[in-house]
Amino acid sequence: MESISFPEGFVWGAATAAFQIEGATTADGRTASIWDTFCQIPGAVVGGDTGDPAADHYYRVDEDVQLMSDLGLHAYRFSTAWPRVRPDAGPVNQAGLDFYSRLVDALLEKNITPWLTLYHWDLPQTLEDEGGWANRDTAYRFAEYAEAVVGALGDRVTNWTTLNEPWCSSLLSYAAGVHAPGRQEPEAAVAAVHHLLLAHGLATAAIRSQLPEAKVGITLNMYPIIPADPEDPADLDAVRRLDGLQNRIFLDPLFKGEYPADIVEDLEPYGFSKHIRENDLEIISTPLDQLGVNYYAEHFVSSTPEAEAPVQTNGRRPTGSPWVGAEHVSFPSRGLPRTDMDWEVQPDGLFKVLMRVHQDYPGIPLFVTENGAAYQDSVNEDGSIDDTERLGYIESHLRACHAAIEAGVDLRGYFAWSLMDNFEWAEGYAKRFGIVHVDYETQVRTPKMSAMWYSKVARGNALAATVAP
Ligand code: IFM
Repeated sequence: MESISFPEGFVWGAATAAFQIEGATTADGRTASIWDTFCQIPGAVVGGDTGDPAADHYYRVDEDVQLMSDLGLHAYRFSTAWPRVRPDAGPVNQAGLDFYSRLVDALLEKNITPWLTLYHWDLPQTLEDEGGWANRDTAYRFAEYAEAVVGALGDRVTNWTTLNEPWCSSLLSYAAGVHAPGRQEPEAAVAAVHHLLLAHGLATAAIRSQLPEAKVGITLNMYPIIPADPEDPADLDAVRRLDGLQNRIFLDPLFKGEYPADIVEDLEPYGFSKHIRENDLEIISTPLDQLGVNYYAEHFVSSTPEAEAPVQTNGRRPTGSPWVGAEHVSFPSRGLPRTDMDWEVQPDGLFKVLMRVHQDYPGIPLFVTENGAAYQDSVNEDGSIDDTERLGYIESHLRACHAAIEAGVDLRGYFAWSLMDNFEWAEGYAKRFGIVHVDYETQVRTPKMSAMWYSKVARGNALAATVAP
């Protein structure tokens, strides 16, 4: 493979999220989020893992920022925790804001650009008790929370992301019940889709009213949807439905000011359109400065349901499907290599999603705000970790980014997921995505081989030539 250089000013970063790394879930006035509650449900999270102490980042901010600086990162994407900033969704908690203020100062001192996400899934439990994202009121509470964070950090933070992956916080959380709050109610899930988008629009306005020069965006997890049989009309319809639920239901209202008509029709039995009020789409489609793309894999889909396999729950609670109205769709194997998450490795899919946004929703600058892979790392006797698979995964996806740039995509940066090993939601701590290893017994951080390599890439703004094995 030949060496390649990225455009001048390309942003090289790494990403994390509050609940996945902070720990300290009851410190300094923080109250429970839906994830704290969810972790208590037997079988909800592998191993009964919880968000405490996670990677203990709350107490190790300085060490972690030093680590980023040693790696030569340009930017750090993190999220603020709503239940720290407005515990119980009530009055502002200065101690919570102070934590993020210290983090931002430490980053700026090391010339690392803070890249702040307001919502990475930790809804205050109190709001869930009032209906959560199925309740329209939550969108207005989110705008108030955004206002508080902008008020405290807007003098130092320019890049703002409202939501991370609203697909997960709606369909995966309220229909499939795989994520907190663990509800399996398709009607609530489709309401959550709309209310999250409304929350995004209201928060965008709240950010801009205090900070007109802010760069505001949203992050979506996008997937190319590939039919198992491109000649089979039923498979093509499965593709249409899944593309609608995964990609278009978010992209169209954000960038075209309307929901895709076919999906509105598919979701009518679940009462989707009754949640859409006058002016909502205008609020949702407020022009953005940038779009975050999270990419991990493609969805290879068949319209034929999988044969009933004997149920082996291994102690996991039963969960449903996020594909409201298309629950019959299955995901057959096509023999591609897979990561420890059992996700296909398909770098070309990243090229496809970037090209798709470029062509169908033109004019919006893009950042890959997450990309990376979980693999089982083993620590060598000397403490080093040769995570060649992760390194290869990231390298192949960076080559896909470069190909997209060459094809005319306005891609301006890449954030590796994740800076460090962390709480991988329903999978607990067993799945490791970090380029930095965390020993959960001692909380010692060790950069893996991928981190050292990524550091060179960031410093050189280029990928060196590689010799194919
Ligand atoms: O860990 C998550 C992250 O919080 C959101 N995007 C996908 C990652 C891997 O599952």
